[in-house]
Amino acid sequence: MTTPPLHHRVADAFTQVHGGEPTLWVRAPGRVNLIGEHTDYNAGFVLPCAIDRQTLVAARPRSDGQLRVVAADMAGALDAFSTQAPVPHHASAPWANYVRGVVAVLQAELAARGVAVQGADLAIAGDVPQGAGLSSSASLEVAVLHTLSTLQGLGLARPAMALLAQRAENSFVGCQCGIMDQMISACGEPGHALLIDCRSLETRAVPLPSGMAVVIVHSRVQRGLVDSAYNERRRQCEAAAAHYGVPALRDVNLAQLQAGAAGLDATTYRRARHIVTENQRTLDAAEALAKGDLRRLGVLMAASHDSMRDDFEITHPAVDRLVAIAQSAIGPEGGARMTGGGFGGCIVALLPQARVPALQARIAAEYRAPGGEPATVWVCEAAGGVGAA
Ligand code: GAF
Repeated sequence: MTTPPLHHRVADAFTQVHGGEPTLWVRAPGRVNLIGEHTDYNAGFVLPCAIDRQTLVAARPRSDGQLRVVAADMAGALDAFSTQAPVPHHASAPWANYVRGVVAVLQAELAARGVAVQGADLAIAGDVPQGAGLSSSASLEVAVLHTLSTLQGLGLARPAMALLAQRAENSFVGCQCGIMDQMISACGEPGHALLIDCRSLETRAVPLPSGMAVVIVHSRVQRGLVDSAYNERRRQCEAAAAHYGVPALRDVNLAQLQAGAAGLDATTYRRARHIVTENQRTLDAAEALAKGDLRRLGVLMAASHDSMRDDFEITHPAVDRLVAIAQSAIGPEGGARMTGGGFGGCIVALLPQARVPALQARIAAEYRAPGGEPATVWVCEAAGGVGAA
């Protein structure tokens, strides 16, 4: 049986569960990060683009303060709770806690203004691959936040929505992520990557050169130990920043890193070196992309991958093989690297569209995951951030 198109799944679920028609449609995209990995929680720079895979929400306001949500992708699972009382965690449905977390942070935000969160009927589905590191959860949070904000006429600015969505993830869901995923889902621009300063939240849209393809390849290595290893990297970065006497590793350059290395253990030093060099590579990559200098971009993406493999130690041997195959298939005009939190998951490749078939053929012929599975390839377009659908 084939899955009906996204819009139909959401519309059907809405009508079956809530009856009648929605009054608002909202979409929020997933993302792929071109370069700048683990730099966001070090107050540094990232260069992601939003992708044409999204979470879609159909909504209608309610006057009784109830939020009733149907998840069309979860066999029509239903969640219902009051928006006017403290929001408890859902004991058994992880998806529901992203929605509940958004309501909880919105309650706290609006309490300062003496305003309550209004109720709504929602139907939700998405086509961002789940568990692949492409930010399906950030897109869900941002989509729900924008929906509630729009229904209630709150007029939240995009970076403010990103911060609230991150707070939902940090304080309610319990994942200590940085701000990148929520920022790009909120602020992405069609046809562009976004250079984000994760300290100031200033952004600069960098056009992708015409004729370039953004290709995401899933290694089919499931991301293991993501939370514990991610949090360990965070702690190591914080320890290194404390050693250098700065608020975040963003505030250290390579010369300072080298000059102050005494007293820092070798592992923490390498973690810090990844962040310091990755911040510079990200700024350089934004320049290279803006100039259409695909050779330079390819060199920087390769250096980023090597640094993630050797200094930050977040790649996987199968992902390293996949990146090597992609780099050799792409040639000098463009590049490839692991993307996202790491420990499995996806690689990203930027290359001339004309070379995509050759890349796909090489991956199909030469790559298998440790379990024997072939890679999954998605050819994507850089999409816009959250908005009306
Ligand atoms: C995950 C996190 F959610 C992001 O905040 C970021 O740290 C990323 O890993 C690594 O760059 O996607």
